Amino acid sequence: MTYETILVEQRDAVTLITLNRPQALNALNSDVLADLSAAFAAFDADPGQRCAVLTGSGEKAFAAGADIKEMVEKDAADFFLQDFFSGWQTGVVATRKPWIAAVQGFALGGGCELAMMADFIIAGDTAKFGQPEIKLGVAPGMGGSQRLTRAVGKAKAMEMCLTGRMMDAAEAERAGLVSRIVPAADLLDEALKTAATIAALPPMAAMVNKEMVNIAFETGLSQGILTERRLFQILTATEDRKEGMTAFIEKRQGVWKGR
Ligand code: CO8
Repeated sequence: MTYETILVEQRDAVTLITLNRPQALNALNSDVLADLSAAFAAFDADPGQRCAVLTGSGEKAFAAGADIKEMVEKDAADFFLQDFFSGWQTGVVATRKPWIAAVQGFALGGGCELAMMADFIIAGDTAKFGQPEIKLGVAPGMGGSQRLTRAVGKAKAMEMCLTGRMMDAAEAERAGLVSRIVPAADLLDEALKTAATIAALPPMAAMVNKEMVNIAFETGLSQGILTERRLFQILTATEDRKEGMTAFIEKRQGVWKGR
């Protein structure tokens, strides 16, 4: 499959997806959404692929937002009738296998929102996160007001959305927006290494762990704990569970079937 706006390569069981509009700081337009949706669907469907990394081309930006030039001429009816931005939920968030955002430079507006759709973010030390939509007379539309608030709490999310202030990598780590910071030069290697670690573990268990943590985001504690227990019980039926426990007792590495 060929793509216009992204690059996709497979490195063993890890899919590397690179946003590739450096001339527009990887701004996210409809073509990017279509390409990403197809790439994530292909990744999910390929039993040989177990974890993905999404990054931006160029050192300056992960993505500087939704493409303002694409949106400027649309009117409210266009946005409503096209259910604008809904495709990010179905095309990207719906990915069932784990994926990591490797963020260097600007992750602004839709770029910050896209990074937050990942299962976690590893940041280069040049990363800057922000929701500057208010400066355009709008507000986040791809989940940013919700995911940012859950990630960093009301005070910081409110300040960022109301002022457009950017958060640097160190602040983002302290606030819990990113899992860790690495030197920008090492970002891709570190993200790929982390993805390879995940890819080497039992894949169904990885999908279930992802689903469990996401449920903590969306339900109350009692419902979340019940759902966790049920998912755990389902996972005990897999061949990989038997293999994992047997391999531990036999002091050897597990060999995973993915079921
Ligand atoms: N959309 C389209 N093009 C962009 C975007 C973007 N979000 N960001 C940067 N570009 C383009 C620039 O227009 C420029 O193109 P050209 O060379 O053709 O003029 C090129 O990328 C390089 O950008 P700059 O020259 O601006 O680079 P600087 O280093 O001077 O500045 C910044 C970098 C600070 C990142 C700056 O580009 C910037 O502020 N970008 C916009 C950030 C932003 O506001 N993002 C939020 C976008 S809105 C959104 O994500 C969600 C909902 C919005 C709804 C809007 C309805 C109308």
